[in-house]
Amino acid sequence: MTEPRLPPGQRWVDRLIVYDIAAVPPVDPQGFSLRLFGDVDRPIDLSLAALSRLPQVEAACDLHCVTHWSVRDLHFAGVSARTILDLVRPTASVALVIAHGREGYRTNVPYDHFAREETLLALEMNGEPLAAEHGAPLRLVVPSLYLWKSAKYLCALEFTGAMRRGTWEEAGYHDVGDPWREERFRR
Ligand SMILES: Nc1nc2c(c(=O)[nH]1)N[C@H]1C(S)=C(S)[C@@H](COP(=O)(O)O)O[C@H]1N2
Ligand SMILES: [Mo]
Repeated sequence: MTEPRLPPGQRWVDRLIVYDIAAVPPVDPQGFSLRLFGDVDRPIDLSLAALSRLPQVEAACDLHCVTHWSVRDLHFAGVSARTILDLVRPTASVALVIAHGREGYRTNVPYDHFAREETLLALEMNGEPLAAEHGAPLRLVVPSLYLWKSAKYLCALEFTGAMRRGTWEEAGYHDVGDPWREERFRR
């Protein structure tokens, strides 16, 4: 038997539906920097130029929103999360990565999901630079978790051993958020 492609309780839609907690923040490519900080050996700030000098990867994935829609075969290009881990070297105590969006959005990503091969810091979607409303210039893409974990307008990744919650987790959404286990809300 082949593995099902659609997680339980989901239906396919044709394209990503834009969801934002606040207005789409303005993009300033010159002023942009990604702050990598917290429990790491080598904290660093990366400009867009520095990010594009890192090895670039391309990957296709399906993404699943907790509000029951899923999109197939999205293509992303950017920097692998593993490249970021090699750069900053998290300490052994790190259990979570807090992704910060420029407009104040936050989400907690369990380290074992962040470190998966398919997790990307995406600069492009479907062959084009990320559109403003999809997170330009940089978004996190964590295909193994519900889409609220894929922070748009990414401006910082914070590595921590402490339990921390983000915007939706504070409101009762799951701390892991695995769509195959239907981890939508905390019990
Ligand atoms: N910075 C930021 N990232 C975010 C959000 C947000 O409000 N702000 N919403 C999340 C949710 S709930 C979803 S479903 C997806 C939507 O991605 P899209 O707008 O590219 O379709 O972004 C996620 N990442
Ligand atoms: Mo969502």
